[in-house]
Amino acid sequence: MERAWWKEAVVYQIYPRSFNDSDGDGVGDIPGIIEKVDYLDELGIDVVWLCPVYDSPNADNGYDIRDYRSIMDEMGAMADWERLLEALHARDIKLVMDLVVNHTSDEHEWFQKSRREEDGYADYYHWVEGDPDKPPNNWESYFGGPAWSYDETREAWYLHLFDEKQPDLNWRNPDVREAIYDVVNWWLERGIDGFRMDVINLLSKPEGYPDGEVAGYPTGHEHFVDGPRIHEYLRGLYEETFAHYDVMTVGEMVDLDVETANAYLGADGDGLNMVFHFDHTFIDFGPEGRWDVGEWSVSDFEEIFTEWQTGLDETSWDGLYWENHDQPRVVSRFGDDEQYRYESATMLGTLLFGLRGTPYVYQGQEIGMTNADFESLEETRDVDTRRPVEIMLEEGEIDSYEEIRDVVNYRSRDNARTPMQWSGEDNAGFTDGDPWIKVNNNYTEINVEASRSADRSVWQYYRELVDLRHDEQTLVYGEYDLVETPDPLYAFTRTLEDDQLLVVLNWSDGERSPPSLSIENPTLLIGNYEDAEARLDSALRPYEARIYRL
Ligand code: TEU
Repeated sequence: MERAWWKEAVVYQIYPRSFNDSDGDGVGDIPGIIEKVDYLDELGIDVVWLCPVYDSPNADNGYDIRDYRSIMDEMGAMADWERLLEALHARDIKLVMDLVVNHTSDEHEWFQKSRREEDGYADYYHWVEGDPDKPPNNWESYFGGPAWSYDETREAWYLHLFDEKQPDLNWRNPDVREAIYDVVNWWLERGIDGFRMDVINLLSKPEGYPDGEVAGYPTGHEHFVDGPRIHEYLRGLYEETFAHYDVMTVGEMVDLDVETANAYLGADGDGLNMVFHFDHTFIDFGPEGRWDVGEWSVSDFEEIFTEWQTGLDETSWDGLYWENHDQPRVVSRFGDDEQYRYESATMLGTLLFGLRGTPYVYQGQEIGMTNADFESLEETRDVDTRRPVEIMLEEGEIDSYEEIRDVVNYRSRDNARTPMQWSGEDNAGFTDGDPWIKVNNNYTEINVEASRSADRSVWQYYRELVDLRHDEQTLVYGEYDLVETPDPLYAFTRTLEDDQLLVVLNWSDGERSPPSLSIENPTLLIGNYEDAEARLDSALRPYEARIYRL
């Protein structure tokens, strides 16, 4: 196993819109992040992944880019971004930017030229001529509805796997590929430390746009997920850009399985450093899919994590996450956000940091922020909540928002996007103005100030986890082996040469007998109930988590 700085790093993800507002317009901004750089330093993280801050009309909060080379007005100016990079680097924190190149905004100059068929731009996107009442095929958008919209200017259909304001770039066109290499190199030249690559396994679409035949989410996925020329495109991108810099890349890949991940990763693959896969985020989908909540068990997680931990090959590496700006809050989802909020948030943190791969902590996760309550559809902001709910209303699947409210509160991406709770002051200390999205009502109780001043808090525990990860190479590089235990216990070892660690979790709100292991008095490295009872042979209390050195 080759060593690398990005394997040893702990990454912290910032969703800038909701992190910290410095100028009172209700939207987080780059100067606001600069104010919190010391906070990040104290948490001890090594890398910041910054979600899009590029110029954008914000149909999808920056994932619809109008200009790759400038900063969104609401978030500041390029000079602010430069100060941010400097401030992070001065504290030895690296900066990873978001690369969104499956699509642009329809307001991007390229699309404007393409819809007018200007010289050299006609084939920048996926255009199909035909009957304005009949889309070219049955492909669906990830946000619901057809993946095609008719453009009156060009009198043709264009493809958008996300919102209609996010037309997909045509990677079959070599000019598009060159233009993207230029964008990537432009940012690498400015001294950034890598990219998180948005839906990067969707780049390749087959010629002729065949209808989707396999049921699934969304229709057509078998044609555009891991499409026919995807490896050629990613390999080309790598060779023209990343290969020349000491940077990290993490590919967000939808519907990814382990074998396919191996083909993308490492120098023998397409040169990507690690992936985000989604398997563990589907565990609680109901029979109706995403807008339905299903049953899950600890062994479902064991199975998925074990498959990934043991199935990735020597040159592959995993990106570990519970939360991001698209996922609800993990303590509400897989823990207990009331009585055992501290215990379950820290148990889930122990698991995240106990696995092999690079852990990603999403803003607010380190203080155990919870899901919110969106009392009406008007209180939600996310296109990927509003649109699916509007479709359900239009199609008569539901009669009112109230019928789906609990599922929205459970699943919506907006749960992750409520403002960062800094203090018990107005608007959780996020803004002096009106926040662009509601602040979670529980901010007076759950906030950074409270979590940092308490002796026992989610923040203090994450702080320790970060240290542990830095101190224990076995946690980074050690091999993973599942230890058979009955549900709801989950245990595994990590082994590096002659060093061995044991991670034991009780994923439930009841007390459980310890696993029966014939191991003598191991040393406790970390535990979320710090007392003399945390012996290997003593019962595990609700959501108790421990890591031992054997
Ligand atoms: O997400 C891709 C993606 O798979 C999600 O849109 C997913 O379908 C949805 O969250 C339901 O789980 C990336 C970005 O992370 C997301 O914020 C963007 O909206 C999307 O791509 C389009 O750029």
